[in-house]
Amino acid sequence: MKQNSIFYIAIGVIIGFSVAVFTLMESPDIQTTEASSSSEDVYPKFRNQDPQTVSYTLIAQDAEIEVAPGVISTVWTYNGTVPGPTLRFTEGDDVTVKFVNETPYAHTIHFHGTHDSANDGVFPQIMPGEEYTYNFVAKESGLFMYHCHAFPTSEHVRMGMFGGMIIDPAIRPMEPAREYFFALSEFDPNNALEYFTEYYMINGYANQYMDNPIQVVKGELTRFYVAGIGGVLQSPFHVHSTIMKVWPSGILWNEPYFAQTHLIGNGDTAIIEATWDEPGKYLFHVHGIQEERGSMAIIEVLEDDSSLLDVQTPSNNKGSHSMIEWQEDLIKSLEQPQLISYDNLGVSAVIDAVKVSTDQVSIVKDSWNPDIVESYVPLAIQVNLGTTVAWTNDDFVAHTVTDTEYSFDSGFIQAGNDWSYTFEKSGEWDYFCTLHPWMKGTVSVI
Ligand SMILES: [Cu+2]
Repeated sequence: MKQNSIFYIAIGVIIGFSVAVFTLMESPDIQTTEASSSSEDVYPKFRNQDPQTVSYTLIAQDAEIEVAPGVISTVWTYNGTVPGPTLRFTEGDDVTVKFVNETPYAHTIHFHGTHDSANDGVFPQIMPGEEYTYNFVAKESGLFMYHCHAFPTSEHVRMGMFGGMIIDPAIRPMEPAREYFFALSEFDPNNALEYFTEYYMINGYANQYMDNPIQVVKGELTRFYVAGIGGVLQSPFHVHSTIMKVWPSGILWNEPYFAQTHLIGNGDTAIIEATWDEPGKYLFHVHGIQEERGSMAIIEVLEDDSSLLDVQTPSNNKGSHSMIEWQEDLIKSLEQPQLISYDNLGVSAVIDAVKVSTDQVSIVKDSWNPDIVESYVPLAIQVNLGTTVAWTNDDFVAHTVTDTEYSFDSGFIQAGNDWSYTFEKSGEWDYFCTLHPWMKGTVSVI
């Protein structure tokens, strides 16, 4: 109880401080100062004269894919591949993403960049069989990532639920270039939460550009959109035989700088430009142990673009050529996804367990793991009317105790904490964890 009070006081202080800061930020004086800054060096914010309405559908689907030659793994995907589709629109566009969860676990889409809570992809968690529509106006131009933010988030990201979002500038377009997208991720076929993983891939399939080099043209500007999905290791991104111009954090308001290797943190991105003057084969890779575990790649510099005309597509950046469709086709042809479908998603399993007379329930260690059948122990209890039942979280991640009809909801019970509820009505109360909806329990009140 005392811990709770301190917690609420701390939250109160934080909210108070946030409101104060927010009020300051909203101050018209400060806004005027920002808006009147006419320096040519300030990247123009949000002045799309012709905003478009853009819609996507992303479906959470489990799939068996090939992740390296001969290695088949079960992964969690958006639309069947790892990474998910690259979304692309322009600063100021009104973007709608319909999300459908066709898997047995809760998932979400968390977008990096600016938006409100309902579109942040944390609250609510999207349950098996459910749909949710995200909507936001693209506020910043650059490269942002999206990924699942169900819990434990590292597991959902490691399992394959991530992708890139290119937001092109409304004015001041980028120089014409040939464009590629790379997601740098970690994967272990045996344990999604392994600290050091067996593979460190570029775009979901180990070493895919060794046999299928990316192709650029000598003297022509090349642009890489690079997302550091990561997990444990950071991604020092390195190209051979030239230096790179880098927009740090993939945000086009930043000043670019020049680099031989650019460190991309987990959850961060970079936009990188480079040119090769001499035809030939060159390497690019994550600099470190990752290069021996799936992230080595070849750039083939061609004399001219004649062999690329069939595979390049027009880019949103005027005069640029996008190779991203070619990349997505390559990913599909290598991964060969076999989608896994499930019956009766979201239908509660009938709990057929012996009822135990107790007012204490443990949320057991590792109960976040869907393979644990009994997450709430005992999973069926019987109490008399008016009894206060206490749930203790003995796991190491947060859980909830939520009535399937929402008459009670614990909110997040952090690891080691407990929560109690007094039953004032008789009946059968089925409950579950909103973060891990496969966790189910029941209380019979007599
Ligand atoms: Cu997920």
